[in-house]
Amino acid sequence: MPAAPDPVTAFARDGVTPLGRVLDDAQLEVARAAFADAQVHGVTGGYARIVHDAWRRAPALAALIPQLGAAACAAIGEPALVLFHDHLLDKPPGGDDMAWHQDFSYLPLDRAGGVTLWVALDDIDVANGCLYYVLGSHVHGERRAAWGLGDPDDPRAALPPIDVPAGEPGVPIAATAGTALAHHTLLWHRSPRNDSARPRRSWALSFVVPDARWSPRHAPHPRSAVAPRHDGQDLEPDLPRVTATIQR
Ligand SMILES: O=C(O)CCC(=O)C(=O)O
Repeated sequence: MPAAPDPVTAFARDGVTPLGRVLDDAQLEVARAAFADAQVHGVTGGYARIVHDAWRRAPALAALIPQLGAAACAAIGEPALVLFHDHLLDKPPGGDDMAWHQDFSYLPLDRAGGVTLWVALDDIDVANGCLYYVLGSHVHGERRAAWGLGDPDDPRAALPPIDVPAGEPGVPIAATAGTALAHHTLLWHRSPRNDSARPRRSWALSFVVPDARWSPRHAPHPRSAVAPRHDGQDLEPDLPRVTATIQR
């Protein structure tokens, strides 16, 4: 899908905006090579093989963050954001569908401000499991987490469910390699399994507003490698800070 002429308006209305190319050909090759090298850190689930905190493991990916962050800022009209976490997703042919969900359900933060920048590292379309959205659903606020609710006291369990009407597939948004989609952390989205023989690699980066604070009670920790945090704690100083204008 082509980039929206006015991404900020499209983001506010639909909760998602296609950004066009965010990595040029050379950067795409660098990202793919780093993706391959980082697989030793991955965990394999039914849905995908996932590498958490890829930027910490791959300097070549970390080097791309200022420019990706500038694209994220421009997409949502924020002057500055913080990369809270990122992950690489490898969905080989077959596997499970990823159900409707909101990314905020899985962020241990006190507010939903920010954006997921989802970067396609392959051409990703309906056949190999592109993202499907309920456009505009970000305005409905936080809903019940789609999975991972073990504790009956989990505050996310009391929320109303994501009630996509039965049979409603959502709007598929295909993305060619090196392009990105910016979606709101409350937008309802899903991605079906890869039904093709083609690779399907993506890099999802959670950029959050700089005044967000830790709220471990809100959601389980998305990362495996950091010590427990407490409510109200500042975002760690070593997380990448990005701005709409790239600082050199
Ligand atoms: O399928 C993908 O690449 C991204 C899936 C997704 O929605 C997520 O990681 O939250």
